[in-house]
Amino acid sequence: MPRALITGITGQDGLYLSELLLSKGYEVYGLIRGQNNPKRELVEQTVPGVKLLTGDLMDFSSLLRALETAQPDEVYNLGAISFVAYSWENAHLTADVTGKGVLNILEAVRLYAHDDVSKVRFYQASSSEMFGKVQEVPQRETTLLWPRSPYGVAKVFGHYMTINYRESYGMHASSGILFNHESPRRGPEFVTRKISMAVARIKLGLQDYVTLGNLDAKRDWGYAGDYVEAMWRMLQQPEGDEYVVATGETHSIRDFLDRAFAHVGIEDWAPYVKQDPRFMRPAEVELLIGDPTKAHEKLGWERKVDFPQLVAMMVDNDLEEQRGLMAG
Ligand code: NAP
Ligand code: G4F
Repeated sequence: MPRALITGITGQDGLYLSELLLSKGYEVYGLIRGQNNPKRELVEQTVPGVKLLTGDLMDFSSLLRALETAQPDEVYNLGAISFVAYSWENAHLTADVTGKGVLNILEAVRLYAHDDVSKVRFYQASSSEMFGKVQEVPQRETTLLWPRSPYGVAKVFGHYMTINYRESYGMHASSGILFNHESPRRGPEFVTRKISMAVARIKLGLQDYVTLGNLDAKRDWGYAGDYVEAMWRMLQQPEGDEYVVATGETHSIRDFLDRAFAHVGIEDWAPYVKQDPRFMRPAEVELLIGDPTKAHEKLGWERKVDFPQLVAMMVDNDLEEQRGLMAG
């Protein structure tokens, strides 16, 4: 039975990846931080097969201990401070977790594996946010990185450190440059979930409007359930490598609003949307669109859920969730 250790187990991707690996017969260990993490119960209920180990990406010895207990064949490093807006206000913390945390886990894997680094395969959750002020359209594995946020800068550090461990120590280390991926499990701080929750609540008469920032930014949005499949495929390759995982389509926040409101029968959303500079960023990533050709050709990966299906899935989930709350 193959064994995997996942950091970021309480997050959106951690849950989908756990489900995927459990369905493939893996023994799955998840790293959970804090002495009383409020999301522990969610993980235990959603993926009861996962064995939880306490640790933190900033605590090197906790990572070594987790590796020694889990004895993993594959390590998926999904843990991060992942909210871009928060990263300006907490830049040092973001650098420590999202950046240096990658070095900590890579080094822990190297020490754990002793002289045989090939016994552990490593996945790093890199991000399209690294492209920032995009230097090429669409963005591919070779596009120059130009991050626009402390989060993006920290991810660039983790990305190159992953490549460096592969080149320096021969580690099977891969980096997935994933474009935005969403789902009903997306945190409510991210724009898609903020909108799907608001649309559901507006439809049910529980909220009057939603306040947003920049409506013109464009993102290449896919479904998280599809993207974790690409992570797993990367670690099944003979060598570690970098892969862009994206849909190859881009949509503005306005497009997302159009679809989400139309799904509940509201064609003109203007009366329900306000804008506030509070939600604008010091530096914006205006356009992201990925070229997933390499992932298609080398990994045989294809997305299954398209943009209209994704928006409908998220709004339907939030309608059901809000109705459940109303019913008590
Ligand atoms: P998420 O829902 O925000 O989850 C982040 C996870 O990181 C949570 O489990 C969180 O645990 C954990 N974490 C935070 N600080 C930590 C620390 N000090 N030590 C260990 N774990 C820590 O993120 P996601 O959407 O699942 O994304 C997974 C990864 O992919 C992240 O690295 C993200 O940056 C990256 N990524 C995401 C996207 C996307 O569109 N979703 C795109 C590209 C890359 P707590 O619950 O304890 O806070
Ligand atoms: O949903 P967002 O916060 O996601 P963002 O910044 O693209 O980051 C996500 O995707 C990255 C991959 O490219 C990941 F690496 C990262 O971890 C995270 O998962 O914002 C998307 C866009 C931005 O342009 C933002 O300015 O939506 C715009 N936006 C407009 N109003 C808003 C809002 N974003 C948020 N969160 N809240 C708003 O009210």
